[in-house]
Amino acid sequence: MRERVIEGYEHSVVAAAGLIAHGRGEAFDYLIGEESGPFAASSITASACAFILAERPVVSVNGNVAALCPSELVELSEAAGAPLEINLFYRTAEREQAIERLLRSSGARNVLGVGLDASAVIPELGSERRRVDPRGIAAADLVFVPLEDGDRTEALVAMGKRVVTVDLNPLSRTAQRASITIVDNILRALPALIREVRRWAQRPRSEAVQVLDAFDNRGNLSSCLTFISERLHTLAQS
Ligand code: PTJ
Repeated sequence: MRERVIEGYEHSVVAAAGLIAHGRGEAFDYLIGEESGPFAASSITASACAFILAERPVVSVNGNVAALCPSELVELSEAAGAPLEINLFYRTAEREQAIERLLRSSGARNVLGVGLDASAVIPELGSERRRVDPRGIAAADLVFVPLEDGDRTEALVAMGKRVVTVDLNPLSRTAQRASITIVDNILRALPALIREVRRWAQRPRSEAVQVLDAFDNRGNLSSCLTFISERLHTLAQS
């Protein structure tokens, strides 16, 4: 994974800050034992239900996610009927184009948010990430924003959108503020999410509504923190 991120940086896909973000993720992955916990499974099921029920879901793509799992992003986009939109914190034309090329070479047919297409604006957001595509994130009712920064998550939630994230750090502002937080490594979470979206696409919508209504993000984050503290306690005793 580390090599992929470094290679992404060398090809202008990953921002310099993305290298640091990756290291932060690795540290939290050690804490959960580099395996998907039960808290990941329940949030992945809730996310799949949210995708199926959404009218205009969008998959937001940044440099780290593009470098780590471009093919899975394309698969998820197709399974969920959710367009891919490039949305960068450190936006440059060079990075946008490098990520678009990578997504297209991984099978993407349509990529939103590139160049002048990102003409709408998320209110109250200062970074370049405020620029979004009017056909994508601006009009979406659900935005999937893995490895996201806190300001943007808060701004999207304030706009009334359902925000689904993947973040190994259960204490990050994004993890805390998103509607559904998958605390897992993006490389393990995406294949599981794609499988769940396909499974729930075959099931009655009323069941998906029940699952989503019953999901408690705060309670799930709490279980994750309890899991980490008990695991550390056990390791400390051994
Ligand atoms: O490509 P850009 O310009 O949009 O910039 C992307 C970064 C990642 C630099 C930007 O979004 C950023 O600064 O994000 P943060 O605030 O560092 O948040 C990223 C979160 O992702 C952190 O909480 C990390 O723990 C987490 N993370 C890193 N690697 C992984 C991860 N979570 C899941 N899987 C990973 N592999």
